Amino acid sequence: MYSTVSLKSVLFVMLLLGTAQISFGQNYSVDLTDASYNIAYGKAAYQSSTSGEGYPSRAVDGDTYGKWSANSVTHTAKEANPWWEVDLGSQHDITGLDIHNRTDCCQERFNNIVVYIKKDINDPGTRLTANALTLRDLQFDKVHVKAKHQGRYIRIVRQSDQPVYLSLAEVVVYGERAKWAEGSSDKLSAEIVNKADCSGSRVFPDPISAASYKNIWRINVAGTVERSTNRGGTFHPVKDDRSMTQISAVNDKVAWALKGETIFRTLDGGNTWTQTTGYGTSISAVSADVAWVVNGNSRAIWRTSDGGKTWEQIQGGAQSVSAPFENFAWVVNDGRLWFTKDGGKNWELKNNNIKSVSAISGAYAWCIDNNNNVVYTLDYGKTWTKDPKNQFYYYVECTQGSEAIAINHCGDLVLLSANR
Ligand SMILES: [Ca+2]
Repeated sequence: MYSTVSLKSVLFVMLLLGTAQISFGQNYSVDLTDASYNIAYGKAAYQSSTSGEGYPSRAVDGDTYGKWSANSVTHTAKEANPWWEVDLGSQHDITGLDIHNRTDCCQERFNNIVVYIKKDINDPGTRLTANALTLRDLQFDKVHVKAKHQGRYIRIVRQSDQPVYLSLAEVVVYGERAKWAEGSSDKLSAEIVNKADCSGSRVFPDPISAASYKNIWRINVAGTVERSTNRGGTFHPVKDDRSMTQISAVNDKVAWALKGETIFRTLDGGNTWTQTTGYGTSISAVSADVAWVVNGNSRAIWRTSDGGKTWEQIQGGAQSVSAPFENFAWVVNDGRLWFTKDGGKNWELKNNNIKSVSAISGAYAWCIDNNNNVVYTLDYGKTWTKDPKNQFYYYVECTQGSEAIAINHCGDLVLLSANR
């Protein structure tokens, strides 16, 4: 497994790489299928395409052997910018990775390689290699890339405008599961992304809505609508804030909001709000056209599919709603959590002890229970995991499947990540 690189070649590469820190060599004296050592082992892997049964999982099977015939090397189709990616399953503090090349031929395919560490699936990522790793002519077996980054996904890209292949024998990743804040546990990592002063008693009616991991809308304590595009680190008021009381965002442009029981919608990031014809006490936006609304007094559930011009009453009753899709909705009624996947024709009871719910699909839902603890499901409500630390949270909002943003007893914005 030793690489046969000349000193001259190494110096050449270091010049090319600038600040990128890589090195070659070193054998393993440990078991690469030990997940406490190799955090990528057995994790879900993906790639831009697959050819010749060169599945992405072959780069996380714990076997660094590089000969194609041994069925442990990945292979994409010939395409521009082929990539490979591993999902570590939760946020990790990553300290480095070893990339093992195919060895029976084709080592020149490992050139113009760039490594990214990504916080979430849509994050463009932090580029680890300052310059493209240009290793043509080096005929190496293994390269080590140093890191000091937190993330969940590692993506390896072969940069090329022309169609090319990407093959990897193994990607060994070093690091440990992120231990963020005091409230973190084995089940749940917690990171305070925006600290409040934690003084006095605060009331948060329903103040945040996450359109994505990075894109968060909220109503601040003064009643102003604000937006953040950096995971809640900083917020800026929208132009036309209207002192809304609840907000449900679709993306950075589209959001629906309540002012009292009146429903408004914006299509331009809060520069202008237009009143719709509906009324309610809990709203959940699906798109610019589709939203679900609940009237907590009558328990009536309504849905619009035309941007709020007309509303159709849905069978059932609820006090609050979170609807990820036009026909999918989770609702809370008298402390019970129900789910429909057919527009309200049928409802399934999912939990008996829930105060509020936020969901981005049928599978993933995050809730506040009646003791103000966070509970979540990642499997359609079959099993629930409760925050083992029993932290007090006012509110939780799902940002992507296994992650959510919450408001704790101090009013801090806390990023929660379910560890798997
Ligand atoms: Ca392998």
